[in-house]
Amino acid sequence: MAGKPVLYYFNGRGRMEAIRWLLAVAEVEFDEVLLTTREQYDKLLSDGALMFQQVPMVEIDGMQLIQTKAILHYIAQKYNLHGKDPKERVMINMYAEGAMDVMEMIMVLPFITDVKAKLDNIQTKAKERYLPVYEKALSGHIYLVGGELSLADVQLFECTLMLEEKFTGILAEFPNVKLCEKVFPGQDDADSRRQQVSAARQ
Ligand SMILES: N[C@@H](CCC(=O)N[C@@H](CS)C(=O)NCC(=O)O)C(=O)O
Repeated sequence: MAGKPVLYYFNGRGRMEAIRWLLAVAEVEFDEVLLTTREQYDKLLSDGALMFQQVPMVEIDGMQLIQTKAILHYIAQKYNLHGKDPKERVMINMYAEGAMDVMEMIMVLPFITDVKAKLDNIQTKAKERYLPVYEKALSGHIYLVGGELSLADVQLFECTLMLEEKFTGILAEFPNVKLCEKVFPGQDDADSRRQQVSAARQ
């Protein structure tokens, strides 16, 4: 039997967090190598493990996978979280990408100067552009696509956690989206994770 996947990333949520969540939802145990020194990173580079000299990198099934979305799609497909056919898959990817767009806006906050203006912009876009889409899609449904849990739900869930950290109560106007948090597996874990969040872990 293949060993556990090994996740290589910095000591932060960043681009790896969606992968961690997806594996957790798929009930796949994994190990992590948190890169804290330049030497660790250089070693991966000299070993040829990082195709584009970037992380996240995930060792799984005898491969060294890079590029967040490629990794997410591989895991989603492998664990039946990527729809039953191409039409479901493309819808899953569309919803997942929308959530990723919001998360990427939040992820870059530590690297910009006018944080207040950007936060206002993110909040407006979340409330007017993104959350209404998910609210409508989840009207009368527990899951976004095909009546089954998928990558789209996992990424929306992570996105709601990130939004609530920045904008307390933002989901009040979006009860269906809020409900998706409740039905999500591992909610206890989510609560404890939420409490652990610090500004250093963007
Ligand atoms: N498109 C890539 C982007 C990866 C990326 O930008 N990784 C950053 C860390 S979050 C990195 O390794 N930066 C180092 C570099 O580019 O030299 C993905 O989604 O995996």
